[in-house]
Amino acid sequence: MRILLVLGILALGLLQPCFSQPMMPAAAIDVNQLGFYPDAPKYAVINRPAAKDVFFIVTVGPSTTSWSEHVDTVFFGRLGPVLSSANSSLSTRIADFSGLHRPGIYRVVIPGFQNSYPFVIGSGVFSPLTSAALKGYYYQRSAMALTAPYADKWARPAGHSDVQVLVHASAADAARPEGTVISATGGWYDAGDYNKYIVNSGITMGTLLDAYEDFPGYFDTLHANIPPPAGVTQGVIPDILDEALYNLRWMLLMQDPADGGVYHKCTNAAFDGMVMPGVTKAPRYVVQKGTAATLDFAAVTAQAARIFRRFGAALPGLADSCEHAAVHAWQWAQKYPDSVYDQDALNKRYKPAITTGAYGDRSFNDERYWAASELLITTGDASSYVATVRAYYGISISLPSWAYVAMMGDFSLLRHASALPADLRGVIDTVKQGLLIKANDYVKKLAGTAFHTVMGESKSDFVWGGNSIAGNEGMFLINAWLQTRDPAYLDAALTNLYYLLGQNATGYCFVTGFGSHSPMHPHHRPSVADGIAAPVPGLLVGGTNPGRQDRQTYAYTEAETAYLDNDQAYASNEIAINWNAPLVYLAGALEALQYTAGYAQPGQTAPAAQPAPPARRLRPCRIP
Ligand code: 9MR
Ligand code: 9MR
Repeated sequence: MRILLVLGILALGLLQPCFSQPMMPAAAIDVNQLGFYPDAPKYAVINRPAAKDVFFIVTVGPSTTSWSEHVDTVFFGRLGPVLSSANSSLSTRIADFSGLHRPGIYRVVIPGFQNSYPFVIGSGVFSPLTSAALKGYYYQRSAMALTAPYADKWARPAGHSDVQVLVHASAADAARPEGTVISATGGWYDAGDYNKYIVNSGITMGTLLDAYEDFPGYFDTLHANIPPPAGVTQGVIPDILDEALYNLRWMLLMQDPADGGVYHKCTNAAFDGMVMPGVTKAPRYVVQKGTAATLDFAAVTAQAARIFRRFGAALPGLADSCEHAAVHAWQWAQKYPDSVYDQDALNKRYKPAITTGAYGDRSFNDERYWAASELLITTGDASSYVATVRAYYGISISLPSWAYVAMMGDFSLLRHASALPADLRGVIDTVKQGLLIKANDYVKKLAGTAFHTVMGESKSDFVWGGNSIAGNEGMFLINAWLQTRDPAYLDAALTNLYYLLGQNATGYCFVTGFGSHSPMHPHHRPSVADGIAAPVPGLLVGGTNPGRQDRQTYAYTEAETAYLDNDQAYASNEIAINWNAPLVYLAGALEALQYTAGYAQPGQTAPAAQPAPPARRLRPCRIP
């Protein structure tokens, strides 16, 4: 008994530090694990206030069996001052090696720390990432088999075909009573679950279509090894549009042709288990039409109409169908301006209860503004849409998210400013000013941050899906660059890509299949159930989220450290289509702009050595 008591006291004593002090990630050099353009800013961050001031950059030998420790020191510098993080109890110092330009493969070495993961300096360093992030959507395709030439070892049979979907009681009307069977086939699964939600498809499609409209030259040539649309020869439609088309065709089926309204989602009543898609045969439903879904749909189909018009020979009629669908949806939303999708309320009235993702939203002025903007640009019909643009343009300067899409309207209005009615000049100027004020604020605050990224300038960046905030801040800054050509915006945008690739407090590269240390257990049903060790590649996980709504046990719980690579940890480790899209935009934009921006010159490629992945514990190398 006494022994137990003594042991108990001892144990408490041992545990105490854990209670009084938040647990911190191990000492580390956190660096973007993919690489840097030769003439771009380059940083690594140490997450402890190291005593010694110096850091070194060493070359990594291209050995095929291991990362050779035969090294040359090519650069050294002084660490920056100690910075205490506003987002955790970590203190950091920054190693700025922007002065190293020579293409190669390197590590950062700092006395007292394990060497950093290796990275590349060269042109085109984000090209494989961009095509893999786009390819991530192919892996989310629902109704078709993923076949070996495209899907590699992640080939699988078709999932939910959704050719016979039931109209749920919440969506029933005279023309389509409850139980009516319709087709809602195709489209992407939303995330780690197997449902298809119009609201989230809206922001996702808008972002991908923006990427294409902003950088058509680059995306015309970006290949992701995905099959062409049925009936179209490979190579006629750029891959990014081919992929978007797969989801667009599904979206078109989600509109009720009788009245133009759009069903909120196509879903199971409850989430499937962690099985491969198509294994379960539970009924699928379309649920209540809603204003958010219908307006997001209107915006996407309007934007798609003007983009696909260029490909009318290969896809006859598509652009017209999209434009017609967009106008019809707009008209429905005029008639039903406030139809909220309130899942809890619906579940009190209708059976079966629907418990999958809600994507509930209660304010629709931002959706109205986005839809009106896209419709105005595409149709030129000022009398129908200008009033709405004028009514709401002031509400808009805020990062895009699934619930808040006003900025999507701003991006498009700015892009097409020269083709808009002349009397909108004042509106456009105000929007542009708003964009630049916020972008300047991002740039200004960067200097004081502990990890030197725009991500985390505000603690509220760390929420469910926070990695999409990093991506969207990047997209926002790219748009500021498009308006001004001021390099400070691009440099700031770059820091958020670095964040996603490892320059962060977790030390993870957050994209599956990329970098030396990346998620192996995303909350993604195919990755869990396919029996293949490596997760489906090219997918961005949600990222650190102190909310921990999944109630898993997290080793670290502060804003910038609360991340768990566990397949139950859906609050930090799920993947989602609306998180990958800003990654495609940001990485693609930087690839498109690297030469214009003076970050690289053509041909400055790094040596193509692909050594075995390094062990997690690295031998410290000798400092020459
Ligand atoms: O898999 C679901 C994921 O897509 C959602 O983001 C998450 C929150 O709605 O829910 C996940 O499903 C879990 C469900 O909520 C509770 N039971 C376990 C399910 C799988 O982990
Ligand atoms: O991305 C969504 C996040 O903003 C919400 O906080 C969260 C809880 O409502 O839901 C997230 O969306 C999930 C959706 O409901 C179901 N599919 C998976 C999505 C990503 O986790």
